[in-house]
Amino acid sequence: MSNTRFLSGVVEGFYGRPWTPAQRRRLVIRLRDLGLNTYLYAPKDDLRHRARWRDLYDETEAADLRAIISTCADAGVSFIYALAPGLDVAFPAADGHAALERKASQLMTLGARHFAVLFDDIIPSPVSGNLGATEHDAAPQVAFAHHLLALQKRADPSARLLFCPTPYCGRMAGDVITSRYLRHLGEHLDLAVDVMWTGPEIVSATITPADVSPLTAVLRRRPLIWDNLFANDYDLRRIYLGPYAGRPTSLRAATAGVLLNPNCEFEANRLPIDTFAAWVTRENYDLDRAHAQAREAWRWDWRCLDSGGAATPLPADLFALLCDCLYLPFTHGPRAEAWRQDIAAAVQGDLAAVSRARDGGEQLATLFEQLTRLENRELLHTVYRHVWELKEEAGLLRGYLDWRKSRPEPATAFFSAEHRPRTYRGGLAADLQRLLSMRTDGSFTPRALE
Ligand code: GDL
Repeated sequence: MSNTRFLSGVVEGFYGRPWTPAQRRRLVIRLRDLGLNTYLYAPKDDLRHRARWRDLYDETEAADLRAIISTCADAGVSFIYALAPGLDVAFPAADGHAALERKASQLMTLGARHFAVLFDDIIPSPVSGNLGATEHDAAPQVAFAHHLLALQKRADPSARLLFCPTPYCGRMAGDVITSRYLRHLGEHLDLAVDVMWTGPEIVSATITPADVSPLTAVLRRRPLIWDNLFANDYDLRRIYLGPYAGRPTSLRAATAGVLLNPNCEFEANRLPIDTFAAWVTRENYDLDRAHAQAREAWRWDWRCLDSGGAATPLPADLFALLCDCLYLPFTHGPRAEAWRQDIAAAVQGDLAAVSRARDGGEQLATLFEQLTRLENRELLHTVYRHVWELKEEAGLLRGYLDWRKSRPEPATAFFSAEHRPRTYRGGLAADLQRLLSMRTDGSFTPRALE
């Protein structure tokens, strides 16, 4: 793999249940079909990737890895194996380097050539967000990476090494120009090594060439973007079926590549990956068009069974509503946003908005009902609880609007028979969330006592 090749593909880099061998195989075939070139293996909860990085894989695990490495080779997709030794404070010691040799050697025997070393999420984030990491943190990491690079080059001079720094986004680094940690990487890390970066934030709403340009100067190389736009491991109440957005195509030339770290739920990643591939490969990327095209292709997998057993795809408008409701971290899709605004206006007393708000709620109820008849149960269960939650809220709002329409006595309160205290919006996490309210600017304030 040449070092100038723009890397594009997927990093399986989230917390939570790793994908299965069969899912990884499907992923690699899809990457090939879409013209993407990289699969980075970095599941945080593969014990032997991070928590017990020194351990070798057992026979079954090794066989699975060998198989996916060979699938990648056949598909022309680069397989990159990532090690995350940073939780082990002794990784820089001689026995840490010896463990690295054993581990790399096992992976190389299984066919791996390209590697990554990840030092993300090893220091708890202070309230300021700036990790304050220095050259003292960077130096042992660089030495570890160089040791691995030397082992790799011995086996294959064209092998590529990626490096994820401890401050891996703008917020964690503070001012990148004056970051002693990043300066150390720029000055000492072999220029053949790609340095990963998630943008201004861990989950960045936008990433532009202007964002990465000071970093490029400090690192003396263009960063490789680890893109968490669609990652949902940090809040499993979310799932993202929206289009790749917030990154101008000019970012391609400003970086060494982009790897998507997507939804934990494998099945949810079709639209993220398809639209990302359009972004990578097309001159003019239009996210709405790319999303519509990807939806239309995927809709045929969403067949609903009628009572006679015949299967028909979910109607396009309902499918679009589903994808717009479960869209992106920072925005709702157009249909969902229009509906939300109608509801907001309706609960404020705008009568004209009431019927539109009700129509939207009814469409959602129809969507839910049709989804329960999906032939592909895996797809159903991928979205089930998310659509359930929306349907509950829609039902509650409809009840409230009907009650308002009935012109209740001023002193009466609205109750919903199906939304009972503690079974609805209940649980310890929900109780704790209510203690501090978050304002739209991100500040927190104690909630007024009832
Ligand atoms: C992170 C982790 C990643 C996780 C993501 C989203 C990087 C480099 N590391 O900080 O494993 O999936 O956030 O929660 O992004």
